[in-house]
Amino acid sequence: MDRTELHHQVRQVVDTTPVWDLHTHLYPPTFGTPMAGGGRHGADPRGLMLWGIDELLTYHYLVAEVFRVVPSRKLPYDTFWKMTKEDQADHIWQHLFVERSPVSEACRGVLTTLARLGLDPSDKNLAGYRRWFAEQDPDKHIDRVMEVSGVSRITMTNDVFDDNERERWLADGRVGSDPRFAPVLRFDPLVCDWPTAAKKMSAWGYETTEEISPRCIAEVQRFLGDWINRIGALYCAVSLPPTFRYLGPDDRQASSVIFREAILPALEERNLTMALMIGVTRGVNPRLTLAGDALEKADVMSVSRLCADFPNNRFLVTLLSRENQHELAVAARKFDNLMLFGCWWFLNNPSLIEEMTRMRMELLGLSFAPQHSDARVLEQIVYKWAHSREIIAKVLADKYADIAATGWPITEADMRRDVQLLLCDNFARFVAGE
Ligand code: HDL
Ligand code: ZN
Repeated sequence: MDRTELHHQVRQVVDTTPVWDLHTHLYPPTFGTPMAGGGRHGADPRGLMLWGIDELLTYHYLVAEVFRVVPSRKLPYDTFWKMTKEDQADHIWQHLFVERSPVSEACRGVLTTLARLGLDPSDKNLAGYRRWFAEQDPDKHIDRVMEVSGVSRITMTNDVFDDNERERWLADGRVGSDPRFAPVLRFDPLVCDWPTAAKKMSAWGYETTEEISPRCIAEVQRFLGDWINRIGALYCAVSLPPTFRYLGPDDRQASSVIFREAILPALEERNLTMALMIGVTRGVNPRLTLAGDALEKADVMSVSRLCADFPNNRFLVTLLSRENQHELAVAARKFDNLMLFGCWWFLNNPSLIEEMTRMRMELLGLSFAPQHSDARVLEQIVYKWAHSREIIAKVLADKYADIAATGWPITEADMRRDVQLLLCDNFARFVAGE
């Protein structure tokens, strides 16, 4: 089989293998949706299920980009934030799509999504797109979008310290029972802002105090157990700053004590995986709100120490800095309880996805999870997976070509087996503890 044929066949296999999207911020309509669409769900302004063209255009990636071309000295941040969602979308459409070519990955993504949903980007007709989305029933639209994206399951991010999210679970424990969505318990403040977390848990009826006593540890474990059970968590997750350090068994930092004495024993007891997402420096420009976060290099040795000190725990890890990626891949070679995943956030761009996937495949073979979408708006899984599949297929085909050149045979069955590992089974088996 010549190289072109090989690339074509690998691309076909990658494009048709369903993916379990292992980290997103997506929700089913049971969590409420600000745009009712044609369905039975009324509009809920604080709804968590974001979908439709105006949410796509006001994705915080595009907010950051539009302030680069219409700076806050011309359009003050507060003025922008006071605009309606539609007016914000009109502003972004005008300045990032109409008045200049939409070549950034986030802009291109909107076009890929429109095209693959059967709309015509060359129309450039925002009103027409709005009419189409408004006719969709959110529930049926989820099925359609998952089918177009080739996504078999969507993993959520359920932030127990977010009042809007927590109150919805307390109001109806079945809110997360949609089989298309897998719940994940997210609890950043527990590790990143212990005093605040202790106060909040105390107000929720747990005997937690800023002073970390054995009783307090037991109560944190009770809190985790209550919420893991309430939502049916597939795994637990935290996002950590670049300053995060785990220095070993004698480390008395609150974050390390809470990890060592509360979180990791609770997860080990329940055979649950801990996802660590490290490197975000929150709010470097707070006036951009969600779009105001940046990144710095993280300490990979802290990840290695956690993997070494807690051999019965499993760690699903992604780092935000490009400069950390080689160290993380080498750490994954040292610890079989470390599964690295995704090209996270500012790394989710074609040039970096290719660089990272090549390096990971050369160091780890097929024993990693190459991508997650991190989608916040439902239809983003269309473009995030379309763009990543193309790159994953290209890299894999090159690696097959390299071994085929030695005389090693590659069959379509081999390809399907390998791609199933990359897009689903590596993650599914790791979180199951297989
Ligand atoms: O903390 C996270 O899970 C990050 O993915 C943030 O949600 C970030 O705002 C994001 O959406 N990245 O894509
Ligand atoms: Zn995320």
